[in-house]
Amino acid sequence: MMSVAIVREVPDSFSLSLVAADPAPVFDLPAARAQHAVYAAALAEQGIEVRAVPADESHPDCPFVEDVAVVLGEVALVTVPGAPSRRREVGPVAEVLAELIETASMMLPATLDGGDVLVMGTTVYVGRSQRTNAEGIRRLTEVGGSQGLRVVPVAMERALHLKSVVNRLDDETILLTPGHVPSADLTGLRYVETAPDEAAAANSLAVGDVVLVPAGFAATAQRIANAGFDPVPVEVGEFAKADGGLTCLSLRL
Ligand code: CIR
Repeated sequence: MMSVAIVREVPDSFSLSLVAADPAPVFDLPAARAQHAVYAAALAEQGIEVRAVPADESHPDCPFVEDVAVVLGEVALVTVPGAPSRRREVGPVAEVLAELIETASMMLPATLDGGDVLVMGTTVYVGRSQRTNAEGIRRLTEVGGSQGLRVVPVAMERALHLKSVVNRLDDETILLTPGHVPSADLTGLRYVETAPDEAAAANSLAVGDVVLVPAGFAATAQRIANAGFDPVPVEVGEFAKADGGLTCLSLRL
């Protein structure tokens, strides 16, 4: 099967998305839509079939589609997102998933955001964040175990999601912003660290033959290149305002 990525269009309500910053930033909706289109084109450029789910005006965070499901081997685990305002984002995405792959579900009190789940070969790291609880990790462990995957919980602090600060470059190598995850929880992996003052570059996305890196982080892109990868800058500033980035904007199968 050709690789597929599910994306979700940007609603008019996007400026009402959840943001940590106070006061909330001012959003530029046309710019967000233009960035989203370039992002989808960058995926397509890597030979990926991009399926777009229509926006849902009642869910401003719906473009961050990565949070609503986790692909574990031959199964997609549809999540209960940690933020109550995001829980009803899952339905339309689960419908598209069901056309492509077997799906499994989770139920409250379990909560889990896909942004907390980092798959590295047969090991699945999961952040114990504000969004992902012990019951969610238990369900992830159950479904991951059925696929021969080992689930490793990771402590984390001062970050929304695990993948806000750690991402996969290849199955042995991570891109990491230091100071958020105890290194003992990630032993055995090779590290590339983001450059000083470029913490947000950690949300990069290895896809096809390249690593999509948020635009504006040249020093980190150089470090990625020095480690033998091919960084490609993609502008996602409007999504960074809402604490999201390159991985959050697609669900990859
Ligand atoms: C949220 O707070 O849920 C959204 N504004 C951002 C979600 C980003 N998703 C991700 O990191 N996987």
